[in-house]
Amino acid sequence: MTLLTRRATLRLAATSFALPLAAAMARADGHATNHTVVIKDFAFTPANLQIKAGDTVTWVNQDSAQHSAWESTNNAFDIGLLSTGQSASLTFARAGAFNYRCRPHGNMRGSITIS
Ligand SMILES: [Cu+2]
Repeated sequence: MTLLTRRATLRLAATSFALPLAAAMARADGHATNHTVVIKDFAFTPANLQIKAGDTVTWVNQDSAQHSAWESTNNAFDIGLLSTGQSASLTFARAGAFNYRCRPHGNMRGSITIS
């Protein structure tokens, strides 16, 4: 399972949290959905996303500034800084809920709820 598609270094950085999630990988039915969160004007859209276990979320930075998506409470994920036009993807294997923020811009916030 590829958790991150942005670049190899990011994929390695994701391993520490990827393994427990992978153990609970729920949907082998091929119906996983890829959701897109657009980063623009210093905001995540949609800011609050509801997905199913096994779905993938791709953040796309359409802003002029660099942004990230970082689950800061437990450091569950951090996609790293995305420059203009860059994207990063994460697959969420099991139910849960995450609040995340942009690392350099703490007022940029979003959430992902996985059922
Ligand atoms: Cu930002």
